[in-house]
Amino acid sequence: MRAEPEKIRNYIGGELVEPISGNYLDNIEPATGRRYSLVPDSDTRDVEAAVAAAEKAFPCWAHTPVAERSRILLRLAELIDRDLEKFARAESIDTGKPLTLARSLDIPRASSNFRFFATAILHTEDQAHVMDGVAFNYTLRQPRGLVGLISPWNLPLYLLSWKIAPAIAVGNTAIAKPSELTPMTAFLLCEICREAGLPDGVLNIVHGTGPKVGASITAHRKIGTVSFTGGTVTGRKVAEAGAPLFKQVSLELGGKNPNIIFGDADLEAAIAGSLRSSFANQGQVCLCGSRIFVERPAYKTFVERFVERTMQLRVGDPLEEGTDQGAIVSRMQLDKVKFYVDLAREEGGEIVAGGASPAAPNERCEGGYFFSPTVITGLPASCRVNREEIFGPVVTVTPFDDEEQVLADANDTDYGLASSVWTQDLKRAHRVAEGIHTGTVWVNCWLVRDLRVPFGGMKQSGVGREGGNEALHFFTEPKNICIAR
Ligand code: TXE
Repeated sequence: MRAEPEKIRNYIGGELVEPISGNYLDNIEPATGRRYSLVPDSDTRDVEAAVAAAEKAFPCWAHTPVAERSRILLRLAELIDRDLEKFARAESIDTGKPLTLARSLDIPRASSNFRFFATAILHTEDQAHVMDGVAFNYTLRQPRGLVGLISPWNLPLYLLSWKIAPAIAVGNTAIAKPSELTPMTAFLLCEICREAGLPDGVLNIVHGTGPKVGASITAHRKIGTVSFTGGTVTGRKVAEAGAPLFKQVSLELGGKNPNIIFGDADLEAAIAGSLRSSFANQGQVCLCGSRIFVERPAYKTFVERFVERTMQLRVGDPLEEGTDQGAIVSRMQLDKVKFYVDLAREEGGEIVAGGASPAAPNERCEGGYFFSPTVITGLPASCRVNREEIFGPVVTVTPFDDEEQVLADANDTDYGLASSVWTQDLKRAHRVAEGIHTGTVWVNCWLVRDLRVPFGGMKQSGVGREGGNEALHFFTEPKNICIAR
């Protein structure tokens, strides 16, 4: 007899509760295509309950000494570390990403987020401005109140904790909504919140769809601050909902990131880095470099070696240790990837690696959403495949002749999230980095994160910056106090 699927519950006012409607959605395991748990199909009423709980908790939490808030957040980090394997497994089953990746990257980074903001709040500095003989001013930074935190499916715990940690560290109370596709790690986090002694109502998690739960959060008059990570189309809706209410909104959206390799680069390092930046998490990272530009003298060798290495990547059951590439997050996302690979063919591209779904890696994964890592050449920088975000294991490689041309091509997109430059010429590295319109530029590396730097995108990749002081500022309201002398 098949076991009943686990029922995920909402976390409101410190209690794990059923959605008021009693309705649930299927939570599908991408590697098998089968339901493995049920996620609450919550609605406005559940958001209202979470708002009431957050409102009740706010005055006390906002006045809780910083050292105490810090202690609780550090405890949360310790408990995530303690339960690393449990979290990593849940993340892998939910998303389809290799367990090894969840274990080595996603979950450790989630605990780092709590640790970072737990200690950051102990070291903030306040400003004072003294006016000659007249007055002095100081700026008080206070928590903003109730904050809404909406996150996507690609790095579920990491991106949610990147928002929760700074928001509650500075004294806000939160209503968080994980992606309905990947709710499990947020559910596990609730158990840990109770164990860490986080007061009831400081963090509330409401599961469900974007149109019901997400839209209720963005439209709610009592939630004055919204931090959102997800697609650009949804980001626009979040901005539209917040504008008439003058909400403080931060948007971390999609990307179409260029990865530029000059002829003088350490080619082995550039190939290894490009392999990661193209295919990490099956290419479903907003920071993935989906457009590789290679200076013509190095182009042929790069393509040969890059394709060879791509074909060695093992697409497999995410739960198996030797797997490099797991499953795509959903049937819909898999269809989107296939659509763009077909479009690449129509646009005249040559598929030099991958381009189709491989055979199922084992019996368990027969209904899974797999796609081989795919490399496409021969497309102009201006075609749709090179301009629109695919968000899958698909990368294009294009030759270039000079710096000016590659900068123009790299910038010829509506997005501006991140980029990579590979060169041994220091002056060129600085010059090109300055010329690229992206929020982050990596030189001779990829995905190296210092949590103190401002993180975010330009153009349609988003508005606002998160990370370090930027996050502490985003989640607090500055008040100037002027005292006559
Ligand atoms: O994202 P959505 P989806 C990109 C990627 C992907 C595309 C769509 O290109 O193909 O976005 O993915 C919630 N009001 N990225 O559909 O819909 C939703 O429930 C408020 C880039 O999953 O933007 C989820 O919790 N919220 C990205 C969150 O928004 C709404 C990572 C994000 O979902 C809502 C993931 C609404 N009206 C996808 N509608 C990155 N930059 O990291 C949905 N949501």
